[in-house]
Amino acid sequence: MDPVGVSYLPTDDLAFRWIPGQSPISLEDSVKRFYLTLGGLLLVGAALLPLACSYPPSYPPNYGGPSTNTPTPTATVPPAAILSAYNGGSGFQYSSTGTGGPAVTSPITISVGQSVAWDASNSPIHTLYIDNGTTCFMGSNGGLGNSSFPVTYTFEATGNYLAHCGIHGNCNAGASNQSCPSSGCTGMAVTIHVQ
Ligand SMILES: [Cu+2]
Repeated sequence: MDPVGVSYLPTDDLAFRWIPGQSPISLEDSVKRFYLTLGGLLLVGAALLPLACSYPPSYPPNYGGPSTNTPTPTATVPPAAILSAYNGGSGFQYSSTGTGGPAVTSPITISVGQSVAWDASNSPIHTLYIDNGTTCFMGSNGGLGNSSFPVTYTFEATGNYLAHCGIHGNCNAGASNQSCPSSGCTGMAVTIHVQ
């Protein structure tokens, strides 16, 4: 008996690992238990690892996670030509080089699917008509043409198209600038050849 009453202190490895309410185990069993527990925890961790890596869940697809299908911005195809209202002193014409001219030379040749734009310098008086000789695509026969600029028109079929101004087109010998389809325009007009 220890004189200071600490005789319960362990004197061997069995007592050293004694926990009240449990049976004492040997040092060897204790080590085994430690490694078994450690191994078990590692197995559980390994099993949970894929879950952690796949969080957030893959369903619904990419919900809340990094997007793998980033939308591709629609490519903006510039017009094949941009036509301005140009007044060279002898009346208005279209120019493809800005309001300073010179007047554009017909025809403008573009490919199917390309577009031509009329910029804001056409606003609002140079009302626009576009036809292919038989069908009017912008404006209407005897009615007002488009008066909102800038405006872009995409040509979806091959052919020759006429674009003209409802005031300065000088079409049909100046008799009817607001005709659509039109012909014989010698003023503010341009032929667009779509190939
Ligand atoms: Cu005009």
